Amino acid sequence: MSEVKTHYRTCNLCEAMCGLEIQYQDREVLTIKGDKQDPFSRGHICPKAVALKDIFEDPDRLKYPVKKTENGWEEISWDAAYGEVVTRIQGIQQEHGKNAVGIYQGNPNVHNTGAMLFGAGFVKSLKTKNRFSATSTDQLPHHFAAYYMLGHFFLLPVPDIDRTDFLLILGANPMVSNGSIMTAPDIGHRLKAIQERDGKIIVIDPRKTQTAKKADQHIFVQPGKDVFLLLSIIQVIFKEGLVQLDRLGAYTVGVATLQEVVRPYTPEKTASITGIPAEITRTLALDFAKAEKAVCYGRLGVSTQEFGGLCQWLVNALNIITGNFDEEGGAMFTLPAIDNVAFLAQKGSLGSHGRWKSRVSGQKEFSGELPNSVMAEEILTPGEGQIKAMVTVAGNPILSTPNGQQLDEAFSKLEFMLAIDIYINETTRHADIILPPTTGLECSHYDTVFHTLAIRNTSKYSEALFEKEDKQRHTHEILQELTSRLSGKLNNNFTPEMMLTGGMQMGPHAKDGLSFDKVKKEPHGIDLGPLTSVFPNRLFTKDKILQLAPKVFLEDMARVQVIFETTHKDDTFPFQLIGRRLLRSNNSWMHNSYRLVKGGNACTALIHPEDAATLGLKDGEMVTIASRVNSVKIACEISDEVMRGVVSIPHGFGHDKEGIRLSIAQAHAGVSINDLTDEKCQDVLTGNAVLNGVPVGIVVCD
Ligand SMILES: Nc1nc2c(c(=O)[nH]1)N[C@H]1C(S)=C(S)[C@@H](COP(=O)(O)OP(=O)(O)OC[C@H]3O[C@@H](n4cnc5c(=O)[nH]c(N)nc54)[C@H](O)[C@@H]3O)O[C@H]1N2
Ligand SMILES: Nc1nc2c(c(=O)[nH]1)N[C@H]1C(S)=C(S)[C@@H](COP(=O)(O)OP(=O)(O)OC[C@H]3O[C@@H](n4cnc5c(=O)[nH]c(N)nc54)[C@H](O)[C@@H]3O)O[C@H]1N2
Ligand code: SF4
Ligand SMILES: [Mo]
Repeated sequence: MSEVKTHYRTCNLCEAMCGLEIQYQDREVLTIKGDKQDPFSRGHICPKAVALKDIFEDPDRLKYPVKKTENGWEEISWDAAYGEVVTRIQGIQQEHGKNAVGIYQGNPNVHNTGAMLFGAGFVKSLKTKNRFSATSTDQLPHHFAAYYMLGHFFLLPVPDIDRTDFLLILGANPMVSNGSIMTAPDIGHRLKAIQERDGKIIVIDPRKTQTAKKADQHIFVQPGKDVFLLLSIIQVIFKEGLVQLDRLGAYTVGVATLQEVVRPYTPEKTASITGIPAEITRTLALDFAKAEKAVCYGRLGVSTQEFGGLCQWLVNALNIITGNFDEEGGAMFTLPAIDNVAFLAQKGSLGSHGRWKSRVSGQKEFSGELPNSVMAEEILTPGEGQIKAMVTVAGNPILSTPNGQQLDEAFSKLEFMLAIDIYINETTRHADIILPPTTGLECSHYDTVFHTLAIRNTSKYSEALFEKEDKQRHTHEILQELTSRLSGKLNNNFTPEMMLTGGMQMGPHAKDGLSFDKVKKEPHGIDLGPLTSVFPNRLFTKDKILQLAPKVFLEDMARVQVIFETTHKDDTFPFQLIGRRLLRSNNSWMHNSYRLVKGGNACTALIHPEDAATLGLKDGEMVTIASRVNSVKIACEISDEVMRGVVSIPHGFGHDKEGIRLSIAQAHAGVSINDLTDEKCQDVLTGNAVLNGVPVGIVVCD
């Protein structure tokens, strides 16, 4: 046995980028703790970080290629696997056209350096228009608003929470999620610091979440109705003459148009729709506008709902008209060492909308991708251009996208499927070949995405803790080999490190002496300072004009108008279903760590006590919850955390399917909320999935 050693790295499981201090001996992890010397995360970690050890050791995890045969899964060589994948994909494309192969890229791609640097080349080599990703079940409306308002789909505003006096949160629960499109490790202390400097935190959420409990005020809102609240807040600010664009005034257009749009939406008129009394909305608007530094931050709960696009537009608009955009303490933009916003712009990839449409229901592409909601129909509907083969890369859409059962059926009908994944799970069980890359502690890591979405400019590189086994392959190796074989081009065998070196040389901090070599020498990471104002230089619109009221949003207001003018009650599905993130889950794929799932069934339906009384329901009893597409049986948890009429179920469960290899997760199966969510329910404007505010009915099981 050799001596005990210490390794420092970034946790790549979620967006927080926490620094880890890992004690290890030979190939065994002894402890995983927070790295107190990481200037950004300051020693903070959550329970998931320790599970990196479990993933590394998990006997269920795949390490070498497997092929489905009559006798079950059989290990095959990398060369044979690559050969067969390319033959099958090319065969299907020759017979049925390029679009007969579809691709879905899941969430862990954005947490993986190899996937981020080499994924685009691989997708391109498939030459298909049927591209999907977790984006359209998540943050698509943020990209949509950025594209139309700022001219670049990846120029996403980040709330400057370390310097704000007033944080208004809609539909986010950072105390559990650890922040999203807001990389802010140690979020608990950062939120507390706002209050310690006499600032305020207000949370708008249909559930009194862990974040709402820490806030100065929590306001319940009817699921899916935030758009009315935002319109009213802005209406009050205009009415009271509190609009103040400051520096932005010189290059912002659309102020008068916005004023016209919001005019009818007084707090009095929207109160019955949002469930928020007019005085509360009015006070909120006045306090926000009068605060020295304020920021409105709307995340998953307002993105994955019926008016996701409009909500993200109005969140930006609110920050803009109060002088809190691109200003200290407001919504700001990073200047990262690897500037992927600038790289995309150089390539002309500022985003796109409607360049093509989906074959069956005519949904528009956004930045090269179609909405996930059409994936099943594109596979199931015969005709020219039908998807016959799918490639999934680090994705589990059968558990993570609406109407999972329909997608499950669709995947079972494919002629061929390749999964680049580390587990045989609900989705990858349909694959013919699975290519498993190295993961977690076996990989070097640089967060190309989350340094771009962080609340400070920071840079950090982590070496792999453990050398991979000879027979394993890294993500970048797999992607480059497949790209080369599919496109017939030479494999350059680039490494992520070569790309990072070049990327940093071209980045905005090179002039100050920052280089990849320098970053490599600082295992705790480098702090490059607080965010700075970047406009108008970093605007990508024509003439660098900030568009406050783009036409697409104005047109979509017609849908809002309909609800504003009519009252609608659904007797079949009187409840509204919303999601719930759990501290010990990471979407669908970390339930195979015993330390994360022990401690009882977490997959329950939260129901308000008065609703429970009306239904004659006791705590822990089983209920059947039904939506248009399906029904599930689940134990209820009576709780006044949720509003009346709202039911909350966590996502990522439902590990009871045949043929998966996740022994611990299978013993804690739960049900999938996405067997209830409806692929036909979507934000019509952006195509994003509606995961919150899905109409359901509840009956007590016999
Ligand atoms: N109802 C409801 N549904 C939701 C949500 C919700 O709030 N409510 N949230 C949505 C959101 S925000 C997201 S991002 C999506 C996520 O949706 P997906 O990305 O489809 O699902 P994940 O559960 O993240 O699945 C990750 C997959 O990657 C594999 N994997 C893990 N690590 C690696 C790796 O290093 N390399 C490779 N190649 N594979 C790896 C896992 O085995 C798993 O198959 O779910 C969405 N679905
Ligand atoms: N522990 C843990 N951390 C995670 C993940 C995980 O699965 N587990 N997933 C990661 C991923 S992929 C992402 S994208 C981020 C997401 O991070 P967050 O954006 O913080 O997402 P959630 O925690 O799902 O919080 C969404 C909130 O919206 C509320 N909500 C639902 N409907 C509505 C509505 O109509 N209006 C309003 N105002 N609120 C509503 C919900 O009650 C919930 O509290 O988390 C990341 N971090
Ligand atoms: S908060 Fe996120 S990055 Fe930090 S330790 Fe937990 S999973 Fe890892
Ligand atoms: Mo996500």
